[in-house]
Amino acid sequence: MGAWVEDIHEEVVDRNPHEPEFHQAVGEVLACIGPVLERYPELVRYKVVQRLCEPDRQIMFRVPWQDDQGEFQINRGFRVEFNNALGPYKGGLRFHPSVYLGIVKFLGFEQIFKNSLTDLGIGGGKGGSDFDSKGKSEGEIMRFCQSYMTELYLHLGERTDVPAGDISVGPREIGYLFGQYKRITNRYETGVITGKDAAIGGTLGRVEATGYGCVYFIEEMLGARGQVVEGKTCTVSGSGNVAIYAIEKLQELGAKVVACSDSRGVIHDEQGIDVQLLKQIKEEKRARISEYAAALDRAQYTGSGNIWETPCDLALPCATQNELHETDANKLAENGCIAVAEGANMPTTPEAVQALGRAGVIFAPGKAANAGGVAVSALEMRQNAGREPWSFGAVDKALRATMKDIHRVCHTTAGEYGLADDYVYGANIAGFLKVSRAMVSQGLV
Ligand code: NDP
Ligand code: 2IT
Repeated sequence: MGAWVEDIHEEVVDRNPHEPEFHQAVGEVLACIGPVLERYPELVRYKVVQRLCEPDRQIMFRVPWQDDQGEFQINRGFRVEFNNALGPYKGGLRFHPSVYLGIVKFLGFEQIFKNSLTDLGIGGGKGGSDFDSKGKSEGEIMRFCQSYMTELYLHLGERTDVPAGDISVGPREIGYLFGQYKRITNRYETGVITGKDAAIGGTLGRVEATGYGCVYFIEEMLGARGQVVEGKTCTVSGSGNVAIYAIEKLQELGAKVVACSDSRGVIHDEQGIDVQLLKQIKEEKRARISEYAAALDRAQYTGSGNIWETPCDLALPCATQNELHETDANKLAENGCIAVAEGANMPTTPEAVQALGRAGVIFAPGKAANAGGVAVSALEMRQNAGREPWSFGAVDKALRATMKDIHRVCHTTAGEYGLADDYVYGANIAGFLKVSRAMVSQGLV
């Protein structure tokens, strides 16, 4: 079966040239599912794997907008509707200059298995643009979002495709996107996008969900080994939505987060990151992390630092793909780190994942550990469909239960395949099995 899987990977690389992140995401799943295909040979006959690797639909479009100087600007927009065997396409929108088709495909592919693990009836998709939000005015961001939605709305629907946020897309952008959708379609269709502000049908707890969920997953992981989060020293890369709420929950549970970062540098704060200050800088002022050290004497900012050199018990990469390399993994292990949990999507390179495994560091892959965000998005869809908002407590309780379930499913599935303790196998196999069964039952589509 190994050679068969390798052939498929080669075919994916040939059919999708110059998309290394997509090849990597596919490779990670393929490396895990050999034993499943041996157990269920009908999946081979139904060409489930080949069908999973070919998106249902890939949409690319021009996004024209006008900047504050009146100059015309052109960006490229994407939406990859990857697989809807389990429900409407669901996944975020990323605005970042590094976005191209290969990034959107890797994210969309990951999303299939992540969404499958949530067990909430959502398919996989992802979108975005190479638009750079940095330094743009409020008006520019709004005009960009409106132009982006002027094309994207053609492909959306609460039962068709439901986007949300990702890098540089939060409640502000989601609000502008929703407003334009409503204006063009004349439909107040709240279920068409998630991550909305509560005033326009968003759920309470979505902003916190990915970071909190990741920490709930860590609690389960440590709990299964007779350990607790309390008293642990942590490092969290990034300082955006996922990072902020991972830090908040870690500290609420009695851990201390001594470092966080952005694309320019690292903050060290031995007494533990002041989350209120971090929120003020990142959410209210939309400023850079260097301002944290400027505002707080006890903290240090290093422009060229590498956060993974900071000794810690728990490391949470929460910024972007391929940000934690093999040398970083070795350094973390050498410094006594016991667990790494991915808040971001695919932040750990395959070589680093292997190095962590060799060193006995517990590793939680993003498709399991960061599934809390999309899970709460699915709860937002449920609230929108029922026109019935939930309390923060109810959402948080459901998130906690979902993360516990995902942990249990990953853990037991890995065990069933003789790979106990390997969450990468557990997550990929469990996610793959559910979506495969749904595909087989729907025939050749
Ligand atoms: P934000 O835009 O809120 O924050 C992103 C953070 O990552 C910033 O600190 C940013 O620094 C840093 N970053 C972004 N791109 C790069 C890069 N190329 N190199 C170095 N640092 C970078 O995004 P989120 O917190 O929402 O997303 C973070 C990660 O979590 C992403 O991988 C995303 O796909 C994943 N994720 C997000 C979910 C969500 O609900 N938001 C759900 C599940 C996963 P700077 O400001 O300097 O660019
Ligand atoms: O990567 C992700 O899971 C997200 N960016 C969230 C997707 C969603 O639909 O909430």
